[in-house]
Amino acid sequence: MFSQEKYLKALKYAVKAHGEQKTPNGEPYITHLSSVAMEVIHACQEGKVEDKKADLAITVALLHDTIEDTDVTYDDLYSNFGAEVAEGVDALTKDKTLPTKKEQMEDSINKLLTQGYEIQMVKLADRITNMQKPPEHWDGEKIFNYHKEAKFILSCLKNSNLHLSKRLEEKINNYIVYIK
Ligand SMILES: [Mn+2]
Repeated sequence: MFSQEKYLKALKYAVKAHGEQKTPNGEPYITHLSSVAMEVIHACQEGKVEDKKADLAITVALLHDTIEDTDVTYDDLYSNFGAEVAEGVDALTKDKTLPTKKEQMEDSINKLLTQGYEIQMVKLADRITNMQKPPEHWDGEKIFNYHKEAKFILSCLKNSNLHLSKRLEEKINNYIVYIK
């Protein structure tokens, strides 16, 4: 059984950190975070992930965008949630000092490959959640690159969880309809 206490601690922390931030569809940001957490929870059950690792994966899912998109730092996460959570979220964070999106993604994947499967899973869950109808303002090139990037993420992290790999593969196949 997962820890409700840990779930609520991470949920409340993430809600506070993201504040008024919205998803690209204009919904409160927690909509994205709780959707990623839902994918992770289901995958932990399907994959029979042990409770301690599942709690870590779920906590990291709820906090995965804090360093990248809010004022929260690695040190803040370290002092509130410990080293494993801080390291996990850091691995899921793009290094914006790198010049291109491609390099930022590759750097994050390399960091993720040094982490346990329970952390790598969160990246698959994040992309599953994001593989929806592209926003109106995206051009054909951006949509093509997003699809290509999703295939790259799957190829690198597919061993982390069979259920999520299948889910993402389906999403990637369905996304083809948006490529012009
Ligand atoms: Mn995300």
